[in-house]
Amino acid sequence: MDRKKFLKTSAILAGTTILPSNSIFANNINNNGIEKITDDKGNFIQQSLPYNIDYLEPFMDSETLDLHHSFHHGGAVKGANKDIEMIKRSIKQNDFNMVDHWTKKLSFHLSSHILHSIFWTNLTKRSSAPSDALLKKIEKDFGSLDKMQGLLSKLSKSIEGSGWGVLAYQPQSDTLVILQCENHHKLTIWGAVPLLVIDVWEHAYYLKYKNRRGDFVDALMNIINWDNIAERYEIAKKLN
Ligand code: MN3
Repeated sequence: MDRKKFLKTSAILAGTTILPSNSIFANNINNNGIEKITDDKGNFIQQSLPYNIDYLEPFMDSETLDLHHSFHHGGAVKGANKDIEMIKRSIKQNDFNMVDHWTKKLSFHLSSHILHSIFWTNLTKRSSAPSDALLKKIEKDFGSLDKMQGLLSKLSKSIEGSGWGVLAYQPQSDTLVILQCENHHKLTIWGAVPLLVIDVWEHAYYLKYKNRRGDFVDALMNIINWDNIAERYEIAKKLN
């Protein structure tokens, strides 16, 4: 398998989803309908935000959003590119301790890149609601939309240290699951495709919300882009 294909396959397995061509995010997908996180050479690239920097005010302040996107997400993209280069170099040098080291780094950085890429598209100030198909699935697996959102909020707020609350579709079991991901890459279920991700790293909220992670999570619940989540669900369902 060539590198580009390997990266593409890895990205799919790690949870990058395909958006339909009529999506408002269509300019961020490639010919195969896969969210663009690499350029044509297979180097990781970061897309611009799908809205202006002040668009999510007052729920998410401009300064935080700017730093979060450019410095934290951007840093993960740079890190992932470096990790890939170092893995290749270490393989050439038969230095398997360093392959081990850089592979762990790649798991962290690439997972960060993927989750942040999803996160930006999960948010909007436009009002939206889950599609009928998604709502039906939520009701089947959680009882009601309110229950699911309450559970996602609660689990996101109580993540130990830095991490993400994740609503994902797990195709093998045909279920929606809520994950408490630690850092960017721990406590997942293989195959689970993230649909809605809640960044609860302190960098996501500390300038505005200080230590009140709970208030930040509650605020995010006002700006969820259900159209985007429904699109992601439609694509993920095809894996079942
Ligand atoms: Mn973050």
